[in-house]
Amino acid sequence: MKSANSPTEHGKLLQWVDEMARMCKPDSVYWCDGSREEYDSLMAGAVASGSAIVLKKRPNSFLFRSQPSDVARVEDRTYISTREQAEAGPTNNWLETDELKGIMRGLYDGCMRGRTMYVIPFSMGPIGSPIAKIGIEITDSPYVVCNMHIMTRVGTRVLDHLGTDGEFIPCMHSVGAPLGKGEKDAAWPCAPMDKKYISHFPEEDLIWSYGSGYGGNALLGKKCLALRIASAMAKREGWMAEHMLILRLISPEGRKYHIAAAFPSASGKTNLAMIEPTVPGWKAECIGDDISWMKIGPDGRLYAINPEAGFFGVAPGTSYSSNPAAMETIKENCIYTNCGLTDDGDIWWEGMTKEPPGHTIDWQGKDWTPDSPEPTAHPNARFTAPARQCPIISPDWEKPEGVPIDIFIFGGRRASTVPLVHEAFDWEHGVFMGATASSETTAANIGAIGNVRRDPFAMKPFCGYNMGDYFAHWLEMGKRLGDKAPRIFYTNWFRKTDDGRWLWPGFGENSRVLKWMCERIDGKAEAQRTAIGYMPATENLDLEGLEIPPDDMEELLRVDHTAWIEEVKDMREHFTQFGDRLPKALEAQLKALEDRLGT
Ligand code: O2Y
Ligand code: MN
Repeated sequence: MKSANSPTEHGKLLQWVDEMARMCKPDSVYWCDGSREEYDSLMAGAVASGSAIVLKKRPNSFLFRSQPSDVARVEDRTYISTREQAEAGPTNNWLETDELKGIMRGLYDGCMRGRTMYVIPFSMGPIGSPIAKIGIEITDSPYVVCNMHIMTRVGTRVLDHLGTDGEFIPCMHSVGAPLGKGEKDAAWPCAPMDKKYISHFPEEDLIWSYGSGYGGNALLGKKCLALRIASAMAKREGWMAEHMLILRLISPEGRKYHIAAAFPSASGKTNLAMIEPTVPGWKAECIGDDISWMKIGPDGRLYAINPEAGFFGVAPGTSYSSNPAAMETIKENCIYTNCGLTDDGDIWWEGMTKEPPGHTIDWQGKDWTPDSPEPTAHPNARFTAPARQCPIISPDWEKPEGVPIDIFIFGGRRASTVPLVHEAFDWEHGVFMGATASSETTAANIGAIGNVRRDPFAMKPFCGYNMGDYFAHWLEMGKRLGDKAPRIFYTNWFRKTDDGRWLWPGFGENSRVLKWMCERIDGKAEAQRTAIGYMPATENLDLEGLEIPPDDMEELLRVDHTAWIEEVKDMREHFTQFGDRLPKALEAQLKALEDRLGT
């Protein structure tokens, strides 16, 4: 086997790469340097082989189409593997470590025949930040290498920082499609569904992924490292790895507020992260759209970094009216996956413009017109875009020490029951809100769309250990933060009337609710104490210039006791699964809520 370059003297790293190469048997090994030339040459190869299409309308941008069986994260094939099942807990798929490694070694054996094995050194977070971590991804997918170039900081400067004995998280990936001699490659190589394994070994900070080339299954820095493995490390090391966007809001007086918000997948996180406030004089800056790593700083406050360097955003629905900043971000230097292709060499997806193009080639490579029964873009089609291109990216988005968080928001998509906003009475109550958060499912996870599921802290698919212990970690962090802890709120932008009309306009108008939160933490805004938390009355929100019928506002800010009594029954059921790992404080919170509702 040929090794083109080996630019490190890190013994443990060289040994691991050698071991993986012997198992996977690639034709060659290539160490990524993170350079523009490297990116260009891999993209040129992808175009030549037919797996990428050059987009004439967007400089340096490319379209990829995946296999229909490989279009999203696969939660059924995602494992948290520990020695004891109790350590993975009831919300994770579990296989015993030796058993899973045995299965996967069998699959990895010879899986890179006919391919190049790429070694990608990457940093999650600004290189050298006290909150950042280094990972090394091995992959046989040039698509993954190019996406990692955008989503993380890649290359030689990471190896330089690692030195000869620095710590790294090994992330092993293969598309699981070895090539025979002379065999033509597929445009999107991957393995059948029952051979896909997205495996995490949190007891040894190790990731093994096999069979999928898509998104969170393959770009291992994102969900696998920055959430599943990092959440387990954070618990051990006393910090937090959360599924949260990070946003800076600036008042007309110039006061800066930092908000970290957790919403389930595909619930408009990227839109909120890039909000253009409609409240006069208020401005927003984006720091991150998906993941937040937070540590207690020297002043006792909680500091957050965005560990990523790009956005892997849901394309359908993104438009100049829903998210103008995202539209500006994705003008060039982007990778598009599973979008429609217009006749003039641009991409298009449902909701991008009011008028659809007359003809496109759809995400499966077939002719499409507005009369076609299926959408041209897959509902989970994505753009991969450099964060630095966002017109409202914060000048402090790469600050190594992070930004101090003032406000946490939890939320989800609920057509009924959950009001527009409520505030926790205190930290423990806020943790209870996070632990019982719920949402209706969307296309980002394979499965039925539209079911309500409890998604605690929006971390159900991403918590790398027993979620009962994760709740306990949140309670513990609150004790350590004391009166410097962020205040906790819960929002639901997605209320509908019985006949399906949206009650709240959402998007930039959400700034009205954010403004109320900022005023609450400054002791300037009124709130009413209700059974479920503190809530604004209509007159406590700045609704100037917004035409919402008073009845709609009343409905948005109403606590429907009958519906909440049903809600708490479901919360109790949800808590049962954690058995004796459920912290007593959360059991007490549930009882207190039942008492307040008079059940
Ligand atoms: O479908 C995928 O593989 C991507 S899922 C994803 C991507 C970006 C941000 N968040 C998510 C998510 O599922 O939460
Ligand atoms: Mn996400």
